[in-house]
Amino acid sequence: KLDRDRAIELVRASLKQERYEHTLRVTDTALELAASYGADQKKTELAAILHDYAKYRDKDEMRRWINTESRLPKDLLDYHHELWHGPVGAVLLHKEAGLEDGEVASAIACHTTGKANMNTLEKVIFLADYIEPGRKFPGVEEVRKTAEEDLDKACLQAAQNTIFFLMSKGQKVYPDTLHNYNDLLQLIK
Ligand code: DGI
Ligand code: FE
Ligand code: FE
Ligand code: FE
Repeated sequence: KLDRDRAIELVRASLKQERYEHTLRVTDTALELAASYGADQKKTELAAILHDYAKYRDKDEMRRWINTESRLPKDLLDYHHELWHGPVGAVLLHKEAGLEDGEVASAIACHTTGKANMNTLEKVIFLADYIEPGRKFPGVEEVRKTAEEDLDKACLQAAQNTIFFLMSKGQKVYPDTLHNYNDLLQLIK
């Protein structure tokens, strides 16, 4: 059974030390956000521990999964491979580790980009990954402050910062990243 302890074992075995430590900080941050904004503690804990499960999978292996697994959006292949570990991780956790909780799987799948109409669990994981205390993105301190008051506004700031960052590097922006931004903007106004 895939419980907290089993999840910890899985990521200890599949992640490098620094990524494992990031995972523990994301988990603490996510549990705080879940308590403030009313997400399920058990689901939050599991999603946070497992969110980067596929981070170090071989690029060609991930490409194969995207090509052959019907649940995975094919358009991922047109975008940076950094975007693949969330959606692929959610599928692999089902196949390799018996993850049966669709809400946990969904929060893992969209943790890098976000998407339109995120539920509270998805927002909590998306935001915790962005603001965990080891992160040093420009503007992250402001997002941390906002996160104490308004989950949607904090997610919007994180999405906006990411889009600014990608544009400044001349990188493509995945549609779900934009859908996340547009949706949160509408929600707040
Ligand atoms: O896996 P982590 O490092 O903990 O964090 P993550 O899964 O949020 O990945 C962060 C990276 O993903 C960061 O370098 C920005 C990038 N990213 C987020 N949205 C997009 C994106 N990269 C591209 N090319 N396009 C996006 O829409
Ligand atoms: Fe990630
Ligand atoms: Fe199943
Ligand atoms: Fe992460």
